[in-house]
Amino acid sequence: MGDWLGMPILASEHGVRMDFFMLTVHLVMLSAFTFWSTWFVLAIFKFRRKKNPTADYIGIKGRWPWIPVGVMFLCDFGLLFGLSIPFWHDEIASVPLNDPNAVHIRVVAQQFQWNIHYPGPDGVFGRTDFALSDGQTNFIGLDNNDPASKDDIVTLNQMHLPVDEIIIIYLSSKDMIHSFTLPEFRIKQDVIPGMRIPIYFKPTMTTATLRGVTDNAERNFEIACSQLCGNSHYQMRGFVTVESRQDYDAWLAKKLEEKQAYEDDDWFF
Ligand SMILES: [Cu+2]
Repeated sequence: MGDWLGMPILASEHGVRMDFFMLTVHLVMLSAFTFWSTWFVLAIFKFRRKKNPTADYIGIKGRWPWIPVGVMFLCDFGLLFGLSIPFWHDEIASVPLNDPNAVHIRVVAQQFQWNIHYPGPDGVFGRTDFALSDGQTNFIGLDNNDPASKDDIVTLNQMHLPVDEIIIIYLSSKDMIHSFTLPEFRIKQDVIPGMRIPIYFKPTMTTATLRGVTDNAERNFEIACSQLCGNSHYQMRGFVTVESRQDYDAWLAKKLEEKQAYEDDDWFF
């Protein structure tokens, strides 16, 4: 259905509902637009000067105008209470924070990049402190003295996700308002400094499938920033790789190995 509106390829579970919602809103708007435009043209003809030489201050007689107004009201009522509020309840207000099988990831936005923080095998995010952030190798200010930090992985603009699993992302910002957007997963959420905002979704398509469907071997799911956040806003572009659980685990293990090798490097001259 999303095809009618030129929506991006759909790659998440809740996106089906989102696309249905978008389509319904557009159909209601289209019928209202058609009705009012037709009425406008008819009114121009019906109330032309030739037929109405003197102004009439009484206006329309009869009750029929209440019918379109009533229909419009019912449509709005239906959209709000039938679709919008239940959708909000299920997707925004019911993040399954305690789901033992969910994958937890932090995303820390900053001008002009997405820092992606994985808790590592222990499942606990290491302590972070803004004062430790150095803008060179430790963007999120991870406290390396915290035992929980030892196995944490932080990547720059590269997010990997296992397919068909619940992903919970905690969004925060180091500087200003950004907007975390994953078009194919139908995710868009403002990232507000001082707040930690959880969102969740379930990706249903791997990057390999996306490449097959689009017949483009270089195609990726992307992270965009949808809030104009400065002169290099356009550079806030990240990439999402959706893969099997096995490949995801292998990627995490490789990243951890790289991190340990990096820490063994001699940084003193
Ligand atoms: Cu931004």
